[in-house]
Amino acid sequence: MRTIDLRSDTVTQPTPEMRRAMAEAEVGDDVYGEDPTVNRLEAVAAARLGKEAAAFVASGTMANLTSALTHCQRGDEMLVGDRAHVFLNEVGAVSALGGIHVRTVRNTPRGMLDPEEAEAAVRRPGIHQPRTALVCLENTHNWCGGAVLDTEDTAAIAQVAQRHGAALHIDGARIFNAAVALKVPAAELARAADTVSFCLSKGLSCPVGSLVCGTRETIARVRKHRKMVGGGMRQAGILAAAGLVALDTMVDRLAEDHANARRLALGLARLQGLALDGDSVQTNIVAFEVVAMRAEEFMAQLKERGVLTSYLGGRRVRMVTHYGIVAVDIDEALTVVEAVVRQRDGRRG
Ligand code: TLP
Repeated sequence: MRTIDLRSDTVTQPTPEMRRAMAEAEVGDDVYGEDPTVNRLEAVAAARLGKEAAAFVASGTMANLTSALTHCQRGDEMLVGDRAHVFLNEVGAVSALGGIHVRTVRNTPRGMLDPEEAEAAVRRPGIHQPRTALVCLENTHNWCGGAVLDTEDTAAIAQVAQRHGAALHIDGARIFNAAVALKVPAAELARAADTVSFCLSKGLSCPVGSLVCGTRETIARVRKHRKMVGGGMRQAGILAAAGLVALDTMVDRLAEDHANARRLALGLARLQGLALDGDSVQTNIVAFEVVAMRAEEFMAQLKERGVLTSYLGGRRVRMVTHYGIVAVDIDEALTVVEAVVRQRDGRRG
């Protein structure tokens, strides 16, 4: 039985060109700043995001952590969406390791923060309050079904942060998906942010790595925090080489993942027993509710038939399209899903 793995775009395999570039990469000791391939990747990444500098880090989690450590002192507060990855899925690292107090603001279904609610949540100066040092956005928004924030959304939250002297960080793990969906340069989506991170190891299909981009001065501090959390890497050019290939060859093709996600969403929306708005899918993530049965049972039955999905809690299930998933896989997955929900209907009747 063939497996159609829709759990995440993190399951992607490096392309043949990446493997070649990795094998041939020119390397040096990056803790000394002497890895030419890492240096090149950091320069290319900074330029793509419209920032002065970038630091190559091991993961999206490390990118968010080192950014938060850079913007916040212990005891400072950071405002995040209540469905943000940094809040839900990063082991509470910012508070455990950084002593940062996290305050959540409701995420709208489209992954945005309401600027008025964010403004109200910012602490005013006073002896009883922590200082709000950082506001975080996520683009695309994972738990909100890959929803995209546009330049105006980001600018609205940046204004709130600026009015109160707080920094803005964008967890842009999938910011290139947002850029491709909106047909704008990623730099435009990052303009209002003090730091923006993105992942090479998701839709861009690299084996490892993320980048944090910002001003030269900010990135120097990110580098120091990266060392502090044990993330200084040596001949990391082997990994960075794949990143250079990804930025060159894998960004525009994200549109194929979006088209496949849309095909999937429209197919799922037609099935009884599942709830989603097929038209709301903007990028490569399809999140939906299973109403016909328990979500865990639905997922287990799909798995038995070779279709892997991931769980978002409650009735919600996620499917993610990526490099390696083609239109026929989508049709096959839809046939399997239909069989599972139909079988359930049959048993009921
Ligand atoms: N997301 C993963 C899982 O952790 C859930 C996934 O499969 O989607 N920010 C965002 C928005 C993310 O989606 C992720 C990973 C991260 C940060 C963390 O990246 P890594 O896994 O590289 O630490």
